[in-house]
Amino acid sequence: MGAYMRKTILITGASSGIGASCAFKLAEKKHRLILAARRADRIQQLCDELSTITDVHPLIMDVRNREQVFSIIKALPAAWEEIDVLINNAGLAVGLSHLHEGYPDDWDRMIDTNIKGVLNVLKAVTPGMIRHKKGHIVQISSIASKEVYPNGNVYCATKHALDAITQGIRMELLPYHIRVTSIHPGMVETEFSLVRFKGDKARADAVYSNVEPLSADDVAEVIVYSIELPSHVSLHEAVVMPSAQAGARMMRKKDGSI
Ligand code: NDP
Ligand code: 8X3
Repeated sequence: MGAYMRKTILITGASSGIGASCAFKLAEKKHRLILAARRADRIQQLCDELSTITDVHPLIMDVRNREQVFSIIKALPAAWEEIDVLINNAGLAVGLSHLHEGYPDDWDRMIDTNIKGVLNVLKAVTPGMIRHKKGHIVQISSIASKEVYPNGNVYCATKHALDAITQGIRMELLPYHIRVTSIHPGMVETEFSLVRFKGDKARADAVYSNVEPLSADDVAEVIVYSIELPSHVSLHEAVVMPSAQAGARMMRKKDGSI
């Protein structure tokens, strides 16, 4: 058996939810982690905690800020510049309403983060992988890339677009031995709903109150599995749902009702 390969892994959106869970699980496996998000205090706290187990490097960046993303990733110290795995996870939904009642500023935030932000990070990181002729990109998509639901309009559109980007880069990066995985979670209890409802905690809590959603750890488990597969095996995509969920808007409640 070959020596265990410690990988250098960049996780966007590492300050909470699925990204933070990936950080904990990958740190346990001794991978070297570049942890990125906007909230510097959260990232610093995570780095302090994980630095007792593995090597970590903080990156404070807004994925929407193209120049910042390019310059920060270009300026990574030599020991961190060869990125083996990118987990493109930063993303959000803002608002839940009919399109004609929605706010264009909310649409911009979702499009700028979930599509253009992902593109910015891909453009910054992929050339290094191409140079080294190896790499793995894990795109965190959603069941919203497979289905649309009323009031999900622009969020669903961003995740559908992400899916097209993922399929395209999988073909483009094939000659360079770069694997591309897409993970499509259903309902996961994170800060996602708090962000979607703009800080309305009661409304966010209500989403998860009478159901059994996935935890961020459940999703991270599948992401880690995809990363740890032998290099000749690629998990192209995985739809990861709570057992109590049959579709984007079809949940079995704790009382048995659908
Ligand atoms: P969280 O809100 O808990 O985490 C979102 C993360 O994205 C945070 O770390 C946040 O960090 C980061 N982020 C948001 N905007 C930006 C930005 N402009 N620049 C940099 N980082 C940003 O939600 P989840 O963990 O649930 O979400 C992670 C991914 O999973 C998203 O892409 C989401 O669409 C997807 N998803 C979530 C599901 C769910 O039900 N929760 C289901 C399916 C998919 P910070 O604010 O510090 O910048
Ligand atoms: C988040 C899950 O169903 O709210 O991507 O779109 S959903």
